[in-house]
Amino acid sequence: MAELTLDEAQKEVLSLRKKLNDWADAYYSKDAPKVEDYVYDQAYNRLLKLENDFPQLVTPDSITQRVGGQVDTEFTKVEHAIPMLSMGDVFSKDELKDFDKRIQRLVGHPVAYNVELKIDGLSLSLEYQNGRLKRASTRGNGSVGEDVTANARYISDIPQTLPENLTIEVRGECYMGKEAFAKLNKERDENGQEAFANPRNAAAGSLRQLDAKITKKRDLSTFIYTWVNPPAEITSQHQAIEKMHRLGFHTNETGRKLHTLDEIFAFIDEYTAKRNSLNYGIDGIVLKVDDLSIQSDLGNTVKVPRWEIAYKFPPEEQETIVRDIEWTVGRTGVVTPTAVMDPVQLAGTTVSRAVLHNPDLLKQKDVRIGDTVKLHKAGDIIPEISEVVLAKRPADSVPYQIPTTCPSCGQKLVHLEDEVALRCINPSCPAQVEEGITHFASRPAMNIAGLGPKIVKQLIAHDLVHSVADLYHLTPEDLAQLDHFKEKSINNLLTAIDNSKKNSVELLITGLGIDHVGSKAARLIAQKFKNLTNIMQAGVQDIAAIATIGSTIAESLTTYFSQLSAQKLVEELKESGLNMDYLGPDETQEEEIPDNFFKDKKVVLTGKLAHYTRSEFTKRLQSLGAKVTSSVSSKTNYVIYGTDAGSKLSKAENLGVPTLTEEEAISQIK
Ligand code: 1X8
Repeated sequence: MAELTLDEAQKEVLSLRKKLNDWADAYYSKDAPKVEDYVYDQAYNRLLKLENDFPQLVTPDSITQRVGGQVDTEFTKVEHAIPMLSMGDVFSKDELKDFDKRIQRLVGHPVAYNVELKIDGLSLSLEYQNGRLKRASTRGNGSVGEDVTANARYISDIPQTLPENLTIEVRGECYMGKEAFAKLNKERDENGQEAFANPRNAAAGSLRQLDAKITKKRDLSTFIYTWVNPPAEITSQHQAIEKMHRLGFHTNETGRKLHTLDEIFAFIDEYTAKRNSLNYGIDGIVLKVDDLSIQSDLGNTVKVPRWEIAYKFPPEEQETIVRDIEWTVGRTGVVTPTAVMDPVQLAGTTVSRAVLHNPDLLKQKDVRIGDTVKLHKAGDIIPEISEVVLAKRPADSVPYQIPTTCPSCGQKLVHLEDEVALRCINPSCPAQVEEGITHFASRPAMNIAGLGPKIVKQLIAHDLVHSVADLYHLTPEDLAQLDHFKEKSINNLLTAIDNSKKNSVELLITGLGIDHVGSKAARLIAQKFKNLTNIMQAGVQDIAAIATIGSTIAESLTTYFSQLSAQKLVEELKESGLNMDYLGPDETQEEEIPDNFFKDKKVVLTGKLAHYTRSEFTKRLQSLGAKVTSSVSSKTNYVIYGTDAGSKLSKAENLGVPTLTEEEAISQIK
C-alpha cells in the first residue's frame, strides 16, 4: 500500500465508489445483484483499506459512511429507534484470532461466544405490543427501513400473537428455503417471468411487495436471533434465543455457546461441510460475545458492534475443462449456449454444464473449447463460469466461433435489435416445435397428462405432429408406433387430449406460448374479453388497460395474433372442437381461511380434553388451517394438553415447544 501515491489512491477510491454504488443500488433497490457478494465484499474492503490509509480521501458520501442500502420510497418508512447495524466481517481464521485477541484485551479475560449460522436472507425487525405483532420492518439503510407489516402477516413462522403479554422488539433474518426457491423459479419460468438469481433475492423480492397477497403466495421463513433490550432476567445471547424459541419464534437450532477458538474453528469446519445439505442458504458464521453485560460494555463503533463478527465462507470454486459448447433452441427461438465440461463436485452437486446465457457473455468471457475455467455457483445454486484460467490455455487454442445457423433447422440465425439473444426465426424449426408442443401440453397450459417431452420428441420423430393442431388429429394407429404404447396408454393419452378441448380459453392462450404471456396474464385477459375472438380483435390499449398488464404483454399478444400463421392455427383448433370461451374462475381453488392464531400451525393434542372430544377439537383446529399431527418435534408450533398428559407434553417442554392448556387454546380460538 505504501507504494501508492495519493493521486493513485484517489483514482482507485473514486472508481471503487462508483462501482460499489452501482452494485449496491442493483442489490438493495432492485433486488437484482450484478456481482457475487464475495466480489462486492472484496471491493468494499479494499475501499475501506484505502480510506484508512489515506484518511483525507474519506468523504461523507462515501458508501463506507452509510449503514446500508438506499431506502425505497414506496413503502411507509420506519425509523429504527435502535439502529439495525451491520456486522464487521472477516474471511479467515487468522482474522478471527485477531478479533478474539482484541476482545480479550478490551475485556481483560477470555470470554464465551454464542456461535450461530449466518443466514443468507434479509434482516427483519418485529415489534410486538402486549403480545401482538404490531409492526414488521426491513433494515433499509439501518436507521430507516420499510414497513412490511402486511407482508409479515403472511409469513407462517412469524407469530402473530405471543403466549405472554409482552411489548418487545426482536430481529432476525427473513429467507426463502432452497426448495421453495426452486419451486418459485420453476413457476416463474412456466409463466414466462424472469427467474430470481438466488434465494436471497427471491426473499427480498417476495417480502418487499406492496401487494402483500404476493408475499402470501411465496414460501418465506424466518430465523429470529436478536432480542432488542431483553428483560433483566435474560443475561446472555443463548438465553435470549432459548426464550424467544419458547415464545414461538422460529430460532435456528444450531447455535452453540463455545469457549475456545479451537471449538469455534471446529464449528466452522462442521458447517462448511454441512452447508450444502441445509435447506436454507448460509454464507458464514456469526460470533457473539455471549454475556450481554460484556456486550454492552464493549459497545459499538460508528458502524458495527464491537462484540460480534461474521466469518464469511470463501466462495466454493472448482476448476474444470470445457469440452464443448452446445446451443439449444428454446420455444421462442432463442438460441442459448451451454458449456459442457468435465464433471466436478461443486457446492454439493456434480456439475458438468453451465449456461452462458447469451453470445455476448460467451465473447466477453472468451470461453474456448479446451480452456480450463473456474466454476462457482451463483446464489449457491446455479453453476456459472467465473473466468477462464488463461495460464492454462492450450497453445493451439482458437477463439470460439459463434454459430450463424440454427443447430436444429439450419436456418440463418438473427440478432434482433435491442436484444442480446440470438434467435432462430423459422416458425417450423423442429426444436422450437418440440418445445412449443411440450409447453402447450404442460400443467400450467392445456394440462394434457402423459404428454411430456419424451413423447413429444417421438411424435415429431415419427412425423406425426408438426404443430399443436396435429395433436387433435392423432389416431390410435398413430400412437401405436410409439415405444411402449399399448391399448391402455393409447387410450389414456387420446382421452387426455380430447378432454383438453373443454379447457377454459386462458389455458389455450397460455399454451400458445406467446412471449411474455404467462398463465396469470392469460387469465386476466380471458376474464376481461370472455372469448378468443374478442381477444384477437382487442387493441394494445384495450389489453394494457387491465391492471397489472403492461404494454410489453399487450404488444406481444397483438403482434402474435396479427400473424397469419397464428390466425390459421386458431382456426384449425376451433375446427377440432376446442373451447374458445372463458369459463369462469377455477372452482378447484381453495377457499381462503382468515388469519387466526392457529392458521398454518403444526399442533399436537395430548391428554384428556374436558370440553370437546379429540376428533371434534381436531376438526375445529383443521377448519382454522392448523395441521394436527400426532408426534411432537422441533417443528411443532404448539402442544395443547388436557389432564393426564404424558410423554408428549414432557417432550414439548424438553424441545422448548410452546404448550397451551385446553382452555388457553379455546380462548385463542374465540
Ligand atoms: C446478520 C445475520 C445475523 C445472524 C444470522 N444471519 C445474519 N444474516 C445471527 O446473528 N445469527 S446477525 C446480522 C447482523 O447483525 N447484521
